Amino acid sequence: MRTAFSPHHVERNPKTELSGGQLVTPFESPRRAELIKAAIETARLGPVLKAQAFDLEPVLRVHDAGFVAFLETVWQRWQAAGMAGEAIPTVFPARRMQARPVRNIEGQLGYYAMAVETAIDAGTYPAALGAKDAALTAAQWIALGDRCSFALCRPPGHHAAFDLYGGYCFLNNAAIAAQHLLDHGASRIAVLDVDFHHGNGTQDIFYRRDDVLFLSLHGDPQDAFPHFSGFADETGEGKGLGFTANYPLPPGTGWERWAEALEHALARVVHYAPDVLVVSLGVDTFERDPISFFRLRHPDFRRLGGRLGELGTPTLYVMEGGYAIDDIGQNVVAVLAGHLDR
Ligand code: 7XA
Ligand code: ZN
Repeated sequence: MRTAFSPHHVERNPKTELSGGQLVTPFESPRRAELIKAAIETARLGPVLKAQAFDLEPVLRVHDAGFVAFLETVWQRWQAAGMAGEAIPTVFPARRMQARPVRNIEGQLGYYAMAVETAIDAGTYPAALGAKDAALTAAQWIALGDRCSFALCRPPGHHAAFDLYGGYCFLNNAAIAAQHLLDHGASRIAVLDVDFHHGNGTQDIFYRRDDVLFLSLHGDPQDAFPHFSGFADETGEGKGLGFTANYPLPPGTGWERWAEALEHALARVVHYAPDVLVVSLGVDTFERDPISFFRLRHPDFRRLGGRLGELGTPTLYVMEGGYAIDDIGQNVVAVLAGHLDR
């Protein structure tokens, strides 16, 4: 199994995250990706290769051009406006206000943000471009015949919607890869999101479509970020009706209950018979994750990979969240090794 990785991820290294009413050191750190890379190399799962550089064309297949231009220029414009710290929105187009991308940079931040924890620094855009390169490179390998590949993306992507960033995400790596596969021969893709958090961005991008089946297992939005997306009655719209499935789960969910939801989701995948399965792989479902509330244990990640490998569908794994830094490498390796064992 080949892994695609972009060294540009280190360029995103913000100093602040608004968490619990305090500015803390961000949970989503450069060390995460380095530890995962080292664990894959130690486990000899296959080569970790530098991602090929792609232009913006595949990005613009799923994201708004104004949004991408905003991401490209926000840091320079924030600095030019004389702001001393990292770029963080302070005002939002809330209910009954005008949702317009006004010219002022603070207004634009609020327009394009879905949450405030995610500070933007000088290296955010180059890192986000590198992450999409990793996703596209690993997708290309699948299009060329690999049965399984891993996009070691950082920053993650599944909260990034058509024209929204937040939840540590800027460009939706999994959605960009899924669209790229559709544009290069696939006719049906299933995206299975096993990150602890609902993949609101991926859902948003494909909500009205029937060529992408989106399924997500996650913390119940009544209790978990992103709070306003991921309810069980969100099932798609128009011709996409029935092509989104959400499995919100309560605090304390362990393997047994989680695996039950997984089996429901996998039955949907098997029935859909996709050409490629894209897995939004977050390991923040882990029992010791500092910002989540599921109770998956290390051996459960191997079981998950094994179950996905059993499907026999070409599978692209795309890295999303996971913040239990001492365990992150082993948990990711467990999923991938479990898959390759089948
Ligand atoms: O999958 N998404 C994440 O792992 C990031 C979630 C950000 C949560 C911030 C809550 N204050
Ligand atoms: Zn997550």
